[in-house]
Amino acid sequence: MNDTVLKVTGMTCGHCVMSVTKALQQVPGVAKAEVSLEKGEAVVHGAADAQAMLAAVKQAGYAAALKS
Ligand SMILES: [Cu+2]
Repeated sequence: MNDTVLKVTGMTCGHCVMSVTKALQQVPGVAKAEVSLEKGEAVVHGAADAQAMLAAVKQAGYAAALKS
């Protein structure tokens, strides 16, 4: 079980945070996603495929990149 930090751009409000959170939590292997609007980051707990997480965020309408 490890954490993955994603840089998410394009979020402007709490609704965006919810959309990104839901999108990430639907990815197989994701146990929990914590999305921060101020930081523009998503911390994902679990053992999901990084590319699948990025694709899910993009599909929700936001830009995502792996951090670090
Ligand atoms: Cu929004």
